[in-house]
Amino acid sequence: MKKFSVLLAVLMLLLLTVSVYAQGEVIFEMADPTGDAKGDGNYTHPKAGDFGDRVAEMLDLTNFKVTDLGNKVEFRLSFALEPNYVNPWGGIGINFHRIDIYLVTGEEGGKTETFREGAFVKFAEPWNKLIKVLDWNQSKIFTTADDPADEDAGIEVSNDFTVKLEGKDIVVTVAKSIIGEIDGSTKYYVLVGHQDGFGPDNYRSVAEVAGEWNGGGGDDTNFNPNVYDMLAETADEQYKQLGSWEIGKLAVIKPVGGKSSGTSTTTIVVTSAAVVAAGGAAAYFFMLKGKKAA
Ligand SMILES: [Ca+2]
Ligand SMILES: [Ca+2]
Ligand SMILES: [Ca+2]
Repeated sequence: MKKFSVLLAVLMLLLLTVSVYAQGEVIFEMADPTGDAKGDGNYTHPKAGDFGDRVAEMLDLTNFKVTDLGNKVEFRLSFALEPNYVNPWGGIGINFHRIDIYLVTGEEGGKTETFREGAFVKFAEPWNKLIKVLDWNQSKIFTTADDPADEDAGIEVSNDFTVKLEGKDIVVTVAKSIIGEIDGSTKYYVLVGHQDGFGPDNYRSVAEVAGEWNGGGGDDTNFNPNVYDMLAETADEQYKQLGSWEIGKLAVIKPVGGKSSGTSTTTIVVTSAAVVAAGGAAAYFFMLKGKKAA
């Protein structure tokens, strides 16, 4: 009877470990303040009726989570309101969102300029890989080795690179064969702008005064960022960074992450594995004992 209960306990722990693995290991997670989808604090949204009256919430990033799914990595971006709350032009339901996830892996050959001109920011630390997200399955993945002038550069959406809508989340899943291994040392720049198929790098421009099809509160030059929300600890930190431009000089923004924190799931897996190992040893011991007694 004792043998049986020990084996049962081992099996249950094994199941627990397997289910934790199935959910994936959270590599990085960070909340973003709500109500800050206004660039440097003063940006206003384009005025055309197509955008509805809650686009500031639709573009308001609230959380960013990176999960290791075994042979894939999931990037989950949550918003204050469903990204397809208003969605006049079909597509996959993210008509207004233009998102860039730049990864800082520390590899050789990183760049501090954006892949193509459009967001109009510069990076404090060089990036290595870019997940460019927009609607109509036009999302792509680039590395610094890609040629920005080549229209066909980058990896297109496929079974190994998907962009989907789940409630208030935009979920990007990429095979590790494409994106590589991502760990706690990876840093991120997450930029959210308005999408414009004809805009620079598909960003919608932010000018001094908002119009039907352009945002306001910026400048008529291409030196102010076309970024409305950015993953940062506080709204003020974002406003300060996105506001750090002047004519002739782009705003410089800082990455987040890279502290190897937020991996509590790892601890559970490791602990479970250790308990399973100990349980297995105990079960083996009991079985040996049983044999001797027989
Ligand atoms: Ca936000
Ligand atoms: Ca501008
Ligand atoms: Ca923000």
